[in-house]
Amino acid sequence: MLKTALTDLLHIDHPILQGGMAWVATAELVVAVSEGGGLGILGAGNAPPDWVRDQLLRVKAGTSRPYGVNVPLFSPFVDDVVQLCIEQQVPVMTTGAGNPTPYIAPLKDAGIMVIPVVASAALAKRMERAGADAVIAEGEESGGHIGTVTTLALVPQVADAVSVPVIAAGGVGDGRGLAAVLTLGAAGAQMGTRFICTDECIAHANYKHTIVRSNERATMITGMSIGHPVRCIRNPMARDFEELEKSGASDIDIIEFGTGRLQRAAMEGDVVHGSVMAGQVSGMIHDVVPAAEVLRRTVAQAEAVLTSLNALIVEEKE
Ligand code: TUI
Repeated sequence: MLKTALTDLLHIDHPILQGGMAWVATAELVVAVSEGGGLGILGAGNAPPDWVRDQLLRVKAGTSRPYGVNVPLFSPFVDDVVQLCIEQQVPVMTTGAGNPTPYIAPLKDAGIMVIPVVASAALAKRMERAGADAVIAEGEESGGHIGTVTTLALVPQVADAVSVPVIAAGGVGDGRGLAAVLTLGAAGAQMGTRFICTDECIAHANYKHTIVRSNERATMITGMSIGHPVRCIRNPMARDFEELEKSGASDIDIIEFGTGRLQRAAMEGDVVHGSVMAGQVSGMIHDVVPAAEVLRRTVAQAEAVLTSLNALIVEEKE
């Protein structure tokens, strides 16, 4: 067992969060991860409150263990989804892609733990001051919408900047990654791409197999020119996106080109014209297994790595 400030804070067995990924982190995955002793997180994405409510009821029917909901702050339904989470007494909310300050006090007043994703030490400090219970420091290795600092550089700087627990995200695909971020000062890790390649994730089989087949250089960043960088697998869609950005097309045309692409890949299985959002760990994911197996392997490997590293320390000879 790995016991950290995060397992204590969230009352979970393992210091592992499952990223609340839009379209793919649905109730099935959340239940599997929370039942496996991690924190399952529902991806609210851009979904309307009725869909989120239905998913929450399914999570509650499937597990009595802690779980969370992720709300990306660009969702048109942020206010309604926050209100719904308050009504439904969701234990934990994570936020992404923006500054959640206006929502922190009402959520805290309702007894909900708030854990914003940050891509800088400066925002981490502001989040702590605003009352965040922990922060997720997400490096640019992550899939989907990203910041510009690597996990290796970001996590220790965020850990120095705040006293609440820090959760590392981006570049953690197995137990070596978990051990590494604990070494950097994190109290746990969030894994996204690894949990897409699980039996319980509803992503289309084509999406999962695209990740399983890829190598460490398989991803690229689209949307940098419009201030919305997104890491995804380099496929015909991503190459066309790159060409469009280079051609000097207007922001509106670029946004229109990108709209609906994640859904197309994740739900319809169109991994040619869809956006297969995935992190740089894609190259180290070789199988699709139950989520509980991901948790078990990750913890066992982290424990083995930390134990073997400890053995490197020897007494100096006289
Ligand atoms: O939110 C994410 N990753 C996501 S959301 C998403 S949904 C989507 N769907 C279609 C097209 C594009 C996206 C896919 N991936 N990660 C959390 C995250 N937040 N990463 C980086 C940040 C972040 C960046 C800047 C958080 C705060 C921030 O600060 C801005 C500010 O206002 O200070």
